[in-house]
Amino acid sequence: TQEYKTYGVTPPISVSPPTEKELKYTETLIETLKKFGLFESEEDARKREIVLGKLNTIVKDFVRYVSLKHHLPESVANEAGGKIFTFGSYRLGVHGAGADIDTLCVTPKHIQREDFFEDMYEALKKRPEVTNLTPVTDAYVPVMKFYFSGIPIDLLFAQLQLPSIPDDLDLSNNDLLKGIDDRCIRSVNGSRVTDEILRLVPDIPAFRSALRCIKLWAKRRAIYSNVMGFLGGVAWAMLVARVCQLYPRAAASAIVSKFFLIMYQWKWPQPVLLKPIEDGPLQVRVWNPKLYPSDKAHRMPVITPAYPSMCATHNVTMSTQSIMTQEFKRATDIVEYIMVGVKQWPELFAKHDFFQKYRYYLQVIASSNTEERQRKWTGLVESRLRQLVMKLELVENLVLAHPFIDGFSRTTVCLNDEEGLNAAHGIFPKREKEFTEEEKQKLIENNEARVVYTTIFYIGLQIEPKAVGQTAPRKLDISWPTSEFTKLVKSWDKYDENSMGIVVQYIKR
Ligand code: 3AT
Ligand code: MN
Ligand code: MN
Repeated sequence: TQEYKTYGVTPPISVSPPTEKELKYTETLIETLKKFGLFESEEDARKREIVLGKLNTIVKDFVRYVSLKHHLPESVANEAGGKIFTFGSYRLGVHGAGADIDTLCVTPKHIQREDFFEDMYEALKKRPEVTNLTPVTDAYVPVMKFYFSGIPIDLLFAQLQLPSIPDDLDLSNNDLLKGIDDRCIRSVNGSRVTDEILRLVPDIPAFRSALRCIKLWAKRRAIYSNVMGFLGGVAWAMLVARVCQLYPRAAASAIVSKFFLIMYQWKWPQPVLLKPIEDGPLQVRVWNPKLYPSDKAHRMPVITPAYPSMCATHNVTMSTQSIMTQEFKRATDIVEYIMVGVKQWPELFAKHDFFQKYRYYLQVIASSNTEERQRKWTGLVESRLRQLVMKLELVENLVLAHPFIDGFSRTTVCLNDEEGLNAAHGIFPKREKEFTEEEKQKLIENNEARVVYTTIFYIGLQIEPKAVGQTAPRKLDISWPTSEFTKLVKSWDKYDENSMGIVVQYIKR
């Protein structure tokens, strides 16, 4: 018998090679994924490589330029190096046609974050290929967003405590994290986690196909969103990677079918780990439910494999866990039929029925008067929506509160205060004909109209069924959760009551 390397924290469940049938269903799966437009053309793939090559050169030029600006000798400046790394879906090899490239710019210790947002910004701005250049300096993970030859790029920054960055630098060494600030650690971590996932998976092509399938499924079923309390891209990748470890020789179709069953039966809150949690050289918190009560509260912990390990699923609530479990069950049943030829893959990817599923919904409407303000205000409201969900979960007779993953945005031309107020409550003026851009500008200039920006989020409410013999409908009292939520979002330090609105209301399907 052959010996197999153990990937992960337990031995594999099966090391059998794929059967004929599993290979056949892997082929039909990939055909289906292609029909859903999940693969880019070879030409587009080459274009991405060219763009990355150019970005790498821009980074090196930037490092050299700043080195000289800081009066370092020319010889040192020439040797300072600089390198880009990729992470996210592109690095994993599971990106779709229009996806961004998540990129990290690594520089030596004498380059500062300010240099990045000034000189790198200027260098990019000068390039004819670059459009929509947007620096986001005050985020948890600061980032420069732009398009390069039409490809969306997220560029992060990390300065290491090294005098130069050689081309063969490997970010896996934990000691590289010593002495760098938290934002740099977070920036480097995206890349370290993706690299580690790829290292911990036995068969990368099978992993990629299975992950593409799971990502498509999660998006179609509306359970792909970290902010809303479901799972994001990294968490889905780690779950698929774990199943790959358990079936190191399986074909993608078999991994997908095992995936749903294993996840449905998983004994949460037992964590999903790709390797034992490591200790390291920093004074930072590593996920540990025995030590930290907040970690113990994680319902479906999925732990990142790179030091310092963190939980990628800390947003999951009782409701979102229950919804994902139902989806694992549904998928388990469908794939069982697919694997015996009774059903076809497209059925697995059938669109969610969120807007038909419940009788009652909550509508959360964020509104304001400028595009820029609306983006920030909506971001804040979205990031607090889970707090509302968790408070709703405590309401008597409410079984679960199901947040939809996307908000719905619109801009409305309002001709008077009444129309403005109505729009902020989700009631939009009905007009024979929408205003043209020109008419709109004229109305605004003459003070005859203003624009109201609204974004509506929906939460489906599943109510306890009536007891036997009971005739009166169940009563729901949601006044406490909604008033607490409104108070919470209004306590934001940038909240302005004159220009921002928040409305939470009950609606029937
Ligand atoms: P796409 O194919 O781009 O849709 P992806 O997995 O690449 O899928 P993103 O580009 O959104 O997803 O994110 C890539 C990584 O960047 C995932 C995570 O490590 C990090 N990341 C994304 N959004 C945030 C955020 N708001 N805060 C911190 N890290 C983030
Ligand atoms: Mn991405
Ligand atoms: Mn991104």
